[in-house]
Amino acid sequence: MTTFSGNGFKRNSINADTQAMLEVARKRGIETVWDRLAKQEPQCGYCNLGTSCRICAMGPCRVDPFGDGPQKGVCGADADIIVARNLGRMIAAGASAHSDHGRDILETLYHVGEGKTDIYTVTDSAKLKRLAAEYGIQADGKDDKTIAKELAWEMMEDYGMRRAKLPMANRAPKVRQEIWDKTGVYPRGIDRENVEMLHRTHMGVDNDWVNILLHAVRTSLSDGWGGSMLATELSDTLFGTPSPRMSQVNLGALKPDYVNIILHGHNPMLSEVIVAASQDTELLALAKKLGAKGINLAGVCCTGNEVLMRKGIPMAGNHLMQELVIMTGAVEVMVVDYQCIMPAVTETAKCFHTKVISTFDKAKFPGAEHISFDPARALQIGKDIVRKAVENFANRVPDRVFIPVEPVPMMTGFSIEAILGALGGTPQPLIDAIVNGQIRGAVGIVGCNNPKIKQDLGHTELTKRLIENDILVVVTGCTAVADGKAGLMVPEAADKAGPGLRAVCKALGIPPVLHLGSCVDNTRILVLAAALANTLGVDISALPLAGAAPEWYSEKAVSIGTYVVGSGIFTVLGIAPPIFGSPNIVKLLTEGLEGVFGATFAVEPDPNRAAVLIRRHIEKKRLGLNLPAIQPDEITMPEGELALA
Ligand code: XCC
Ligand code: SF4
Repeated sequence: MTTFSGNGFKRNSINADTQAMLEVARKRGIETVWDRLAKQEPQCGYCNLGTSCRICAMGPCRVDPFGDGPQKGVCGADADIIVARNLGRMIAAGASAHSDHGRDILETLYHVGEGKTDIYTVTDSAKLKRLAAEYGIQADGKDDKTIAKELAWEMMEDYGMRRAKLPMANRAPKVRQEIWDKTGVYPRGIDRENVEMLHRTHMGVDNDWVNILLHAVRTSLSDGWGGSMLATELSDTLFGTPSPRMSQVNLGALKPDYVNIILHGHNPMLSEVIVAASQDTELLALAKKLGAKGINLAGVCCTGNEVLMRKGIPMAGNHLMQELVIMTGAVEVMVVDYQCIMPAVTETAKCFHTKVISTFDKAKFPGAEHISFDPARALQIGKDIVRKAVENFANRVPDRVFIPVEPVPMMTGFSIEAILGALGGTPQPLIDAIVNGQIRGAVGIVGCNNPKIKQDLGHTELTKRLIENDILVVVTGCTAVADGKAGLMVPEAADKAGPGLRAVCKALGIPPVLHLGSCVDNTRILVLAAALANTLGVDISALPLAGAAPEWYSEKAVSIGTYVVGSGIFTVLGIAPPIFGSPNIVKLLTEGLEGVFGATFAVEPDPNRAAVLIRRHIEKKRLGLNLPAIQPDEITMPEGELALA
């Protein structure tokens, strides 16, 4: 077996596993996401500014806000209109992705209610009953199946047009809901807001850029307090509400002598059954017969986060690892559902024995084998996929297997129920720690990897700066994987925190960075923020909280950032969104929204500077609540080299 040091690839990633696999890619002539980015450079300046438009056939058009070129598209749309329309459509696409994922889980709950599935059942009956009560369903004397069916039927209405308000948005503090009412952005129906966004941004409909952006907030709120929240709550109901447990992370999650199956995508329905199928005695016996020690599962992206949170399945990597994981030569099957799966994976797989199996009819991949997922036969389909993986072990080329690192331990499973449980049932101890200044505040760091930023540098540096300053960090999505790999998500990492946070973590036996789940599980952050605000009797915007997406790439992340700001939480983006062609929109999003929603966006690629912005914001909020605070201008910007330079 050859080994690869990866020394030439330190500019691409902070991680030894990524670096080593990039060397494998170069030596074997396999293209990666970084190569393709280089071939795209320089990327289109108009598109970067958000001022290109191709939504009708009089175009495509480009407006040139800072030069002598055209100031208007053929229809007369100026930079403000074009940027607003493009941003609105990004948010609708992201919100639709999350919400349609929620719809699939909701349909499964309905199948459970009808008894039309071979494996799924209600796992968290208490949560089912809490949700039923929230939706006005009388649960007394009914069995779980009946409640599941009635709840699912009722929740299907969240997607439609009969509701004036989404029921779960009622979890937000009353003052927040009044802001939504006053500004006309209270989300009504999930599909309705998304379709209306597409309608408004057709040529010649909504040409008032402020009006478009207000609806963009409404659309995002239908994701955060609707589709995503429903996805989280129902996944917990069906598959279990996560509780703290230990697992492992990085490419070392693959085991050389085992059949390795990679679970990639976002929807936990299939991955849950593959976990069950991988324990099937007949399939285990077959694996042993073919010379494997057993069957090993590992996650990539948010499907990985889902089964990590609930089952402790280790995580092989985040977004930028999806091609590299195949290059270990140790993956028999990569099973994909949907979202964030690069079409490139099937090309990479052709260089190895790895089979890519697609499973959702709405997400097919040329070069993949397609096995159509059906909740009625879920376990059987799961077994069929695991069998294919086991049989493919025979095709593995042992000499090409290269797993460059040992896995790192990480703690996972911090649902809000688990956090409150650890605190003794109420948020009061957390509030006390914030009030007395042991914990200055809390920050959600979320989102993706993007090859434009050295992989995981943005996530981990920001996280370190915040915990050093006694700010509790909660993470989801690819941030969780980044911080896990960096060793920040074990109880011992409390030693890397400031004295106040360290003491709290040590007392509770928890890490200073808590894993709340997948990207749809950002709604757990909303629920926690609402619980803190409601306990204190204030709006969410009064709390010392912030959000950050240091390495985002996806339209879903734009929807998340927008619903977080729309819920009253200041949010820092590490990658510039395509809005800078409209100074009016930049001013609105970074300043003007403060007066409307009590929160704004900031854009700061350097994580050390982003940490300063966040710390100043948190101390400002502490001052507002009359809590002991540092004067915000005493927190100074780091000088000299930026971390990213
Ligand atoms: Fe995808 Fe959710 Fe982004 Fe990671 S964080 S690249 S969206 S997997 Ni969601
Ligand atoms: Fe051009 Fe207007 Fe058509 Fe957009 S909508 S492509 S700006 S003509």
